[in-house]
Amino acid sequence: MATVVVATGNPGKLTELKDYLQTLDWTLALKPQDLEVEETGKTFIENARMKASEVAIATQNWAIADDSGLSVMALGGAPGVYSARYGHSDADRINRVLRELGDEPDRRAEFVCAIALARPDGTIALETEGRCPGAILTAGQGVGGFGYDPIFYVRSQGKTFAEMTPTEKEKYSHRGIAFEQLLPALKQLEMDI
Ligand code: ITT
Repeated sequence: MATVVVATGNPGKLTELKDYLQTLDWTLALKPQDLEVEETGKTFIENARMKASEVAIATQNWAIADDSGLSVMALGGAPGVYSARYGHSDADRINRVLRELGDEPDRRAEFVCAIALARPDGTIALETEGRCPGAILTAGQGVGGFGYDPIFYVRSQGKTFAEMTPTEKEKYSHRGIAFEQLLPALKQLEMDI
């Protein structure tokens, strides 16, 4: 059974990634804590590739990485790839988005999640991107999830990501959509190696 290192230092993401990956026959390992990958890419997919490749090479194992973030239309796509660096805490980051958006009537936004799987030599075996459209509320609602979840409202469900159960978020979120696309190929790969 092959080992795949889950290349993230974000505990919220880690919980979700483990949920998606546990249906597979891979042995999951955590990224060494002191291994930091600088995210210099201009796109989510570039950063996901970078994280997966560097962690795979450093650990000599398969590695899977997620680069994700929130893109707000009226803010020209910000915070985008800077989502994790938009403030010092989740509360700071949420407040900054709300402050910058002010009373702007156009609240459209989307969450994007790029996933890349690298082989032990750092080459990319699989990659994909999932998107979830939504709207930014004027104040947070709900206590589930992580990051920007309380202010991200999904119209088709009538609730924010933070008000969804983990199963609901798994179904509708950018990460859930990315994994739905990736799982058949991951299953195939698992049988081939
Ligand atoms: P790793 O790079 O170690 O995986 P990170 O937190 O730095 O962790 P990113 O660079 O991909 O990860 O930043 C993504 C940020 O976008 C994350 O810190 C959250 O603030 C936000 N984000 C991503 N997915 C989210 C989700 O499902 N719900 C809420 N916020 C999310």
